[in-house]
Amino acid sequence: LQLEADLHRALEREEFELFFQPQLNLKTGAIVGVEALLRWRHPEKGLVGPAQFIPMMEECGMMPAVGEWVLRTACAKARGWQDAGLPQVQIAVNMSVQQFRLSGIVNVVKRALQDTGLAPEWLELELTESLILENADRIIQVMHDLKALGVSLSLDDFGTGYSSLAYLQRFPIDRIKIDKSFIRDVAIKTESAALVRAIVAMAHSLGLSTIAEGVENDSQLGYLRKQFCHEMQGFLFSRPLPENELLQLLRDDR
Ligand code: G
Ligand code: G
Ligand code: MN
Ligand code: NA
Repeated sequence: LQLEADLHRALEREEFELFFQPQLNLKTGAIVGVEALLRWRHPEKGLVGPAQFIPMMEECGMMPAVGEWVLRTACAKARGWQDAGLPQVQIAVNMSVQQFRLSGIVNVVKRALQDTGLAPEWLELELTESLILENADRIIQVMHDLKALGVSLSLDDFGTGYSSLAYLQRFPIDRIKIDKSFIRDVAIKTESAALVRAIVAMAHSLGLSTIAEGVENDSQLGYLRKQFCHEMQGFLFSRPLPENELLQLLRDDR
């Protein structure tokens, strides 16, 4: 398959790169984190987004290798920004289910931190609900082992899967990322508003931090502030950016 062959070559030729989307504290407005998002700088097609190639990488078993590249690169970047004296931000890395299921995943994370010198409190791993629905006991153990390294764990796209908030109590998760499908209508549909209000309230009562994804306008932001949601990420503040543009934002934020 052409795409598969191209993807293998892309890893060898270092055609993958990371973009970064800022995450803001809603009280202070400061940039407190960034999410690393994978891009493919294709020699002919230009910049390709993950929707075009992650499904194929999952299928051909490449995700663990590419995921490890993402993890190590993200940690190295974050450490480099700290060394350059920029305001410190946590870096969030998306973990695929395949990658998380690897028996050696805890060591992969541990080595990425050791080799790059990034202190674990600056790394967050984003997991998905599909992950916590399978083989719960083993997954919970792996999560505890990762927490023991000092990294934090978040649950991505929250609300799109089947897990209830109460169920989350069993998992050592630090925060939830409220899916953008709920945020989209939060200022115009009472149902979305009620859902987001309930998610934020229950998350906080369980001791979980909250971040809203896909915030695109001020009325959404206003609603989230009113509910005391902790953080936001979305086009209203910034799209995912190449490293040089992110660094400019961080410098201006200082
Ligand atoms: O950046 P964009 O909004 O196009 O990302 C689309 C999807 O691809 C998102 O759901 C995101 O979680 C996923 N994605 C982006 N980068 C990575 C990555 O490094 N690893 C995994 N597993 N998924 C990623
Ligand atoms: O991992 P996750 O599925 O959360 O990836 C984030 C995705 O959401 C990326 O593809 C990113 O480009 C996209 N995204 C980030 N902010 C916004 C936004 O404000 N609106 C929309 N529609 N998409 C966004
Ligand atoms: Mn994500
Ligand atoms: Na998401």
